[in-house]
Amino acid sequence: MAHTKKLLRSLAGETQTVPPVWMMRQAGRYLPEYRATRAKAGDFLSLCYNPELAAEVTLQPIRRYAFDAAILFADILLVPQALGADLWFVTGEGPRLSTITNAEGFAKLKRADDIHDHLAPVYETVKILARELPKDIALIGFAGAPWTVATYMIAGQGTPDQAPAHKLRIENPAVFDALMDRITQATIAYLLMQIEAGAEVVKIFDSWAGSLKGEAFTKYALQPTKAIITALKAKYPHIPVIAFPREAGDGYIGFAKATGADCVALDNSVSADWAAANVQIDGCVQGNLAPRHMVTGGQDLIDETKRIVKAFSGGPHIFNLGHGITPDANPDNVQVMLDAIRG
Ligand code: 1CP
Repeated sequence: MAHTKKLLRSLAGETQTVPPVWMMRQAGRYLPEYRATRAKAGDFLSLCYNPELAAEVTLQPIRRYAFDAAILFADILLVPQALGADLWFVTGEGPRLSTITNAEGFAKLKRADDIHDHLAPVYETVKILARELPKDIALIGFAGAPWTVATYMIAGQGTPDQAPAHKLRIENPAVFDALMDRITQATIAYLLMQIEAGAEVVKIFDSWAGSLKGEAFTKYALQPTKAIITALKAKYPHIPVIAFPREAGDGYIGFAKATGADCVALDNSVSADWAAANVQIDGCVQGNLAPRHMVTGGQDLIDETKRIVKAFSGGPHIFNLGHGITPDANPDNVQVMLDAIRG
């Protein structure tokens, strides 16, 4: 059946004159209505586990900008929490988790299929969205990739170089591989439930893939992503998957073919012309405007947006930023970007 939703048409391989567009972190702190709803929920995690309010913040950027896709409001760190890790957010700093550094810590984790009671509110959010979204807007579910999730579970917080995770994978590969496998299985179970609840596309965020090089990239970024996609496609072959091995560089080449992804999301460290020649030749790509343009705006934003649309105009493309929009962004600049894309 031919798709009518713009996002699904690009994911099916169609080249469109005006590409579909959405933004990473489109529901977020740069929007006053998001900040108001988060205050109503109390804090960030309470917002994630409140289906009515999580659905509300998912819909806010759709109402304001008519993006072509909505992304479920949740966080990649809900999976570690469902596996039994402690999770809290320090205002102004970010997430904190209990750490796993040895076999004793790993042994305390729950089994991969024991996560669903904890994550039931997320599935409920997806159900509400599947019901309430405008008919032409696609619903994206998501999870973190195993390597990125593992970096937080090992270090207990975001790290500039992921050193604690690299140390564990080199010094204690048995525990590290067991942890990667547990996260992979939990992620498959989690994404299958999101699809059953109504997600039409899923995205796998490997935000820290760039610190894996050579064989380590293949083993810990490419292979786990492939394992997840293979399992999802076995049950839901028609659900497209977007993979985001952020800052993979040359690792973007062939990534879709090797993993079975329908689309590769590009960060803004690679040029659109390079990516069109080397990555888009295999199919749909997403990206890749630098998020800082949402802060700085002006003619630079318009020129750069048009340049990216043109560079990718020869094949299937979903317009997006190269990473999440930042809290200091000016909401007016998002409309400037949309006008430059849609004309
Ligand atoms: O204060 C607040 O309101 C919290 C800010 C915030 C938001 C809006 C966090 C904390 N998470 C989210 C939502 C979120 N996170 C979404 C929702 C949908 C949307 O995009 O609109 C998604 C898809 C994520 C994914 C996520 N969380 C990633 C992968 C993408 C990326 O940005 O690289 C990562 C690494 C996280 C962890 C996380 N959660 C929150 C923060 C600040 C972080 C990064 C922590 C760090 O510095 O390492």
